[in-house]
Amino acid sequence: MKLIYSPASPFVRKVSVLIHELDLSDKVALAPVSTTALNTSTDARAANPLGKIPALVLDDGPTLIDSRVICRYLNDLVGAPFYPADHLWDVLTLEALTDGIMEAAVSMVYETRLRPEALQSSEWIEAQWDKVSHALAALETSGFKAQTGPLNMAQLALACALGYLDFRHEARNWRQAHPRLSDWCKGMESRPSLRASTPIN
Ligand SMILES: N[C@@H](CCC(=O)N[C@@H](CS)C(=O)NCC(=O)O)C(=O)O
Repeated sequence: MKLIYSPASPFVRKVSVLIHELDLSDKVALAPVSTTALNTSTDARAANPLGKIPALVLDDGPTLIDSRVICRYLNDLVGAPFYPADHLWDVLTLEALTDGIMEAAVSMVYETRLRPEALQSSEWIEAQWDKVSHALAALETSGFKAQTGPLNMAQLALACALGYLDFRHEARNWRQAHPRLSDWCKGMESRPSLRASTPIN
């Protein structure tokens, strides 16, 4: 298998963390790309018409796109327990929430990095952060079942989303107002899979 990836992407990190957790590193070749919405890599476009990463090119099948699809595929490939049948909807809901945090946080970065300064909208950036803030507040008050219990994909994804906030939005200091979530995140960050995939530019 070949993973089209960039080490800065939180969506890619979900997949990298799962590959590590499942001990699949030997079976997945890494193909780095540099891609943005305004400058799409040809390799990313060849793998995914949307030009987005991650994409997983299978040896004997179609190319899989979208971190949620890829993670579920890898989990099922080895019969792992990270999408447990008895808590599937809780896990998928929390994973969807964490992907939403990533989407809002990534689009804030695109707004400031990709758009000419005169066209940037601080109101729009704050609206994106507002989504993140509401999600963090809900997580801090333990509103999501899948956050606790045996390790699942949503917990890994949440650690990746929070790590991205540290990486790209450090000045927002999300940890200060969310001490319980911050402690939870610190516990996750000690996992070798997360330590091995700390985002870099
Ligand atoms: N829903 C997708 C989102 C993937 C995504 O937005 N990836 C970003 C990198 S963080 C990307 O490829 N951006 C390039 C673009 O928007 O064209 C997933 O979960 O994989």
